[in-house]
Amino acid sequence: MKIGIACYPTFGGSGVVATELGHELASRGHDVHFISYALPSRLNLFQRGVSYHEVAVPTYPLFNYPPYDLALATRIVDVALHEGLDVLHAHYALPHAISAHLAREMLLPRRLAVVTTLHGTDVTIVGQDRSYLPITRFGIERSDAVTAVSEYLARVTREVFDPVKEIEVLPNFIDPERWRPAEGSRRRSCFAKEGERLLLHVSNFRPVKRVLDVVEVFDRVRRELPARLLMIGDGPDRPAAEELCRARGLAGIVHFLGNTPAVEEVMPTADLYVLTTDMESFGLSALEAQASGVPVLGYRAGGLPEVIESGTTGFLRPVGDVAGLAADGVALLRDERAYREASRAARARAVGLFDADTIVERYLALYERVLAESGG
Ligand code: GMT
Repeated sequence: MKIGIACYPTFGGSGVVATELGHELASRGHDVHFISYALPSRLNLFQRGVSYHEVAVPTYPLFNYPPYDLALATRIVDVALHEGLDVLHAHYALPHAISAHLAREMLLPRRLAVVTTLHGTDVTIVGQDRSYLPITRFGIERSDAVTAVSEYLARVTREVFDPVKEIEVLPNFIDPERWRPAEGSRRRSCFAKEGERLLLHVSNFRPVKRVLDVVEVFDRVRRELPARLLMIGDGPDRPAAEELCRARGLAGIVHFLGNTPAVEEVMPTADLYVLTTDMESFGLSALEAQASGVPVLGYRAGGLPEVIESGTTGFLRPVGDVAGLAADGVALLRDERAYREASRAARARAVGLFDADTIVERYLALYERVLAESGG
């Protein structure tokens, strides 16, 4: 198949999932064409079957707001015609599903199937804003198929948009070879001294991530055990998190690494992963942690309970319960046997339920179905 993927190129989860899916599809012999305004952060252009088509957005004095959606639609048409796309997979509803629909109309009578994957705030925040709700609903209804990354997100989508279109759940996935427990602690010594526990958080530091809660959890843990915290990523709440660390005297044991590439090399060096988002549709990084054998501390919110089995692969607490999460973490770190079992269970759950092979086959079956339905 020839598959176009329209996505955000940034470090966020929707772009990461789109990129990983593209790589998996290409490795199965499909031609995959990424369409975005910049090179997706995890995209490997050296893989056979993967190409990238940049969307340029020319400005004009009248354009106070350069129309990216229109430039994207035009680029999708161009790629569809010249590369012979069968399917366009839009990741994150706005503007990708709308631009895809527009492109499909422009291409008629040539057929282009459109699949949209909803990732999270495209439904829970952006999509619910009155300014965007009708157009998000339109994008959903006009797609040939719509998927959501968790049962939770599918349920919210049905509640908010009451769509006629069926919302299918295709969860996020991991490559168990890439995300795996570390053998030996060679890299770990770069981040923590002998005898210190290592906690890790990765995100785009948006308010929804509640990164100050990560620091609060860590602050309580380190009062009980020697520990360090790695904070990977960047975003609006990073300065506040750094300031809190300085105010608490944690600056020497909390390390902000910024947008570090190859997170899969850092992840397995951690003892615990902390994700205190108050609404996470799925929590891809929590899945990556579990696949790396790292138990997760998080809030019982959104789709996280579908990813983490509280008491087995980590611990979930009500939003804001930093003391509870810290207590769970300390208890686990103090009990070597329980820790080993949680680490093993985390890996087993990630590989058993979210293995790339299974989920990518389901995406392929979906593409084939929409193509068959549309006579393609
Ligand atoms: O929806 C967002 O906030 C953006 C999106 C992204 O691009 O970072 O994140 C969402 O998609 C990820 C991949 O499917 C999920 O793992 C994240 O849970 C989800 N983020 C939220 O729901 C806050």
